[in-house]
Amino acid sequence: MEQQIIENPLSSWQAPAPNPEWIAALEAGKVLYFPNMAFELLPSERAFLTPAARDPKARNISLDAAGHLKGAAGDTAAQIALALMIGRFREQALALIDSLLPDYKNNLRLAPTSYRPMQVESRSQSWRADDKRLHVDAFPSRPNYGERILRVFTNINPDGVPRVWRVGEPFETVARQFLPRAKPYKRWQAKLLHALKITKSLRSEYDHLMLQLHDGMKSDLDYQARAQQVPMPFAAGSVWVCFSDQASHAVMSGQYMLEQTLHLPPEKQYNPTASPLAILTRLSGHPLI
Ligand SMILES: O=C(O)CCC(=O)C(=O)O
Ligand SMILES: [Fe+2]
Repeated sequence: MEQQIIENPLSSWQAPAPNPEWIAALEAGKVLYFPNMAFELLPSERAFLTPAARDPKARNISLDAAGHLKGAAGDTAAQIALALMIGRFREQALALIDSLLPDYKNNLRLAPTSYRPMQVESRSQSWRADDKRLHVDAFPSRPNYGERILRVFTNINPDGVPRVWRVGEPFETVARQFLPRAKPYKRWQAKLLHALKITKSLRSEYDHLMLQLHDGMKSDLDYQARAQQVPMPFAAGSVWVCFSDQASHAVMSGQYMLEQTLHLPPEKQYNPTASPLAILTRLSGHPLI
């Protein structure tokens, strides 16, 4: 199988110049891996390297685009310090993306930045929520009409524990297997979901198909086992970047990660024909949004 992970020696969060090969690889759904790029914690921030940093009632710790911290435990001073740490990662992730992909500038929409202090292996979830199964990201309640999901991850584990992913086959290979099995899109169902406020806007056929791929992959244990895939340990003190709506991925183990999500209209890509929207439209033979 063609290499799905592209290693990159860059250590600075500011790439010296954009590289057309890296850009094409990313837009082809590959994972860019920077083993020498680390997010440095201040000594005082090491106190946040505990699952207790999270409010037990919350699913995740996140800093929203407006700068509000959600899901954190601790007093006001601790929460301010944690927001500063997550905010610093956000700045570095944005600088990295701006330097790697300068044409995206002014077209990116900032989503929340998350801090995930929980151990992956000890979480048990329903199959649909279980990110230990190979999947492409798709959001059930927030239709995105083809908007891209670009993510920057860093493993900040203090004990050298890698974050181990499985990276699966190219998007078109996935789509060719699961599109024939996808339930057909029904506009009345999309309208009902919206009327019931299950979705925040009308679910498009694109969004329906992406969820069908996501669910089709995760629910098929045989696929999980036999799909072409590589185990990928992302080292402590490393960074990786991918379009998670395109790169098939699963997280198997690890603890302490920061993640930044950015959204991009697919027509603003260097190569819009590489987007999941373009690929699914081509394979289904009619407009999907
Ligand atoms: O926790 C991780 O390493 C990745 C989980 C995942 O599938 C995602 O964030 O899309
Ligand atoms: Fe995911």
